Amino acid sequence: MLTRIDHIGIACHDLDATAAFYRATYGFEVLHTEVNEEQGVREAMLRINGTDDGGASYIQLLEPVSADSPVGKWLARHGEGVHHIAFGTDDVDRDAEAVRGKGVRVLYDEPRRGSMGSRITFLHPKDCHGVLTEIVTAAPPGTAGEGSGH
Ligand code: CMX
Ligand code: CO
Repeated sequence: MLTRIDHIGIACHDLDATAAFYRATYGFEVLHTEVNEEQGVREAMLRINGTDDGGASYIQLLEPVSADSPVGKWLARHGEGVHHIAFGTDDVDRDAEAVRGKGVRVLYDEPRRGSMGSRITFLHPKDCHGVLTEIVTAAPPGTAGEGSGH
C-alpha cells in the first residue's frame, strides 16, 4: 500500500546553488548527497519530516550528469521545476505489480537502487496524466541507507 509522499523530485541546473536556496529560504538542510550513475543524476535529499510508518518525506534535488539522461532531457525541454513525485510503500515489488496489473506501464522489470539504499521503480508519465511517478521502499533502518553516504 502506498502510504506517504516519499519525495518530490526537482530538476535543477546547479545542485549546490539550489540546495543553498532551500537552506536560506526555508531552513531545509541536505541530509544526504550521492551520484547515481544508473539514473544519470547527482542528487541531494532534504528531509522535510518523519512519518508514522518509519519513513520520511524529502525534497530530492536532481542535477543531470549528462545531457541525454532523463533529467538532462527534461531540463532542456522544460527548464527547472518539478520532475516527478514519489510515493512510499513498505513493498515496492508488490505495489509495482499491482499497478502494472491495472494497465499502467512500469518502466523496470525489477526495482532498482535509489537514494540512500532505497529500491525504486517508475510509472510512465503518459499513463499517469502527465506525472512521472516513482514508487519507493526505503532502506530498512540500520542498514547502509538513510543518512549514510555523501
Ligand atoms: N514528467 C512528465 N512527462 C515527462 C517527463 C516527466 N518527468 N519526462 C518525459 N516526459 C514526457 C515528455 O514530455 C514527452 O512527452 P511528449 O511526447 O508529449 O512531448 C514524453 O514523455 C517522452 O519524453 P522524452 O524526452 O522523449 O523522454 P523518454 O521517452 O526518453 O523518457 C521516461 C521518458 C519517463 C521514460 C524517462 O524520463 C525515464 O525513464 N524516467 C525514469 C528515470 C528517471 O527519471 N530518473 C531520474 C530520477 C532518479 C530518482 O528519482 O532517483
Ligand atoms: Co526520485
